[in-house]
Amino acid sequence: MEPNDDRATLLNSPSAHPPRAPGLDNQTLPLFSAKHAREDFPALNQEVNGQPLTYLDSGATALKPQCVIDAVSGVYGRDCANVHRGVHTLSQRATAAYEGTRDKVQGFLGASAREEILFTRGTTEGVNLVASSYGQHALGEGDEVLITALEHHSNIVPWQLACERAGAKLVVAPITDSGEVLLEDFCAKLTERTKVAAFAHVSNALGTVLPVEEMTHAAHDAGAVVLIDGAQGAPHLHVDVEELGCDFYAFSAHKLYAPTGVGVLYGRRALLEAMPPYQGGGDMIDRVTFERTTYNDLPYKFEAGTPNIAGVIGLGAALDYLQRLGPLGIEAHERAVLEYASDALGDIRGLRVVGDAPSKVAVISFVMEGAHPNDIGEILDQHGVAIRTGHHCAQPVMDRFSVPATARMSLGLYNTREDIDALLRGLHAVKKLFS
Ligand code: 7TS
Repeated sequence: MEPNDDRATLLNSPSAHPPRAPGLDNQTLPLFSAKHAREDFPALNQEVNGQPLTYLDSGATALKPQCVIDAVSGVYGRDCANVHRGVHTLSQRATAAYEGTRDKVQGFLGASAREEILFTRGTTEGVNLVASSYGQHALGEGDEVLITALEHHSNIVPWQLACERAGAKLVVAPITDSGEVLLEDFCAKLTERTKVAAFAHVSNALGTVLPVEEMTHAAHDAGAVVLIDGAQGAPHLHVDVEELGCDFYAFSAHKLYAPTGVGVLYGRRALLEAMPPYQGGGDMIDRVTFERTTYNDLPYKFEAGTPNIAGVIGLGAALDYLQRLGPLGIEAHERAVLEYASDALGDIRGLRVVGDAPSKVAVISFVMEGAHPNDIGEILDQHGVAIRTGHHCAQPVMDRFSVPATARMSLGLYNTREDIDALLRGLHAVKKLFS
């Protein structure tokens, strides 16, 4: 295979995927071609500041393939109706597509029941739901919630609020100089008072993959329930909640090539059943009187009000699309592009990568001598290259590495080595200007 060939090889690529069916060896799996897949993303077909767009900001939000755009426009242009409410044909069609997505998500996450799949507004709402509802159910004075120093604000602040309400304490497992969470450091913070452990699958600021399966086992041994923030995990890694053993797994559709305003919270059925409702309103009730209300069954108990119907149906289209392309091939391709980018950025004098954990996906954060990350972002934009700069909603991570901000490139399935070459050209322009 030529070094610049973007058809990812599946051979010799270590993968988090379970063994495939007997008789189906690596050779028979279709190769994934990013170059072909790019044609599915109309937003890539444009110039920015006179240059072809190089989109390296999928960690913030991924671009959408045409099939997702078509699914959303199909809802508004044809099957425009509310769900779970109408006997008429449009409502039945909308309900079937909406509930069909729940089945697809169940398959995507390997959950054992569709009732364990809740639709939310995004990862943020998923974490808030658990912190609020499970917090109310299980957290008391003197209890502890364990997170890590790598978390996005969405997996910090809801727990601070829950701890304040309950009189519980937020405990933080540290990270190393390379941006890793070591299992022994995490375990050292577990006590018999730890009621919840909540941690990212993948750090959005550094790209570190956390040892989530081992962390989950350790937390369970200590008697805690486990929430995994999968916002950056689900778009890049195989997820099987039964294999991971976690109690909750939250992700955002928009980072998975689907619309904004939709997310998924997986929750173990017994826990969801024991938890009080998060919000009150239509659809989440069984019977309402002024004296007393009884609640609907799972998953509807946690889905108050009209949901983002078109968004959920768009998520269904995105999951079908990913299935067609082949998640294994995408994973191998992204790994190859990340390696190419790591090597290339490592060769630029005056550029320092922040976070060099041995296990990373899709993200490289960096700083450059003499140039503020915002300047880097602006100059790159002049070259048509989109990256994110700032604290990435992970200020404690910035504090840990004593930087106010970083520049961050993040990958999606459509990125190629040519995108990294465009980034390098832009970074050389930054160097020229600031050195
Ligand atoms: N958790 C992680 C690890 C994230 O990366 C994000 C969003 C969230 C939670 C919140 O997701 P939301 O969809 O509910 O907003 N991260 C980023 C990012 O890195 N750049 O923009 C958003």
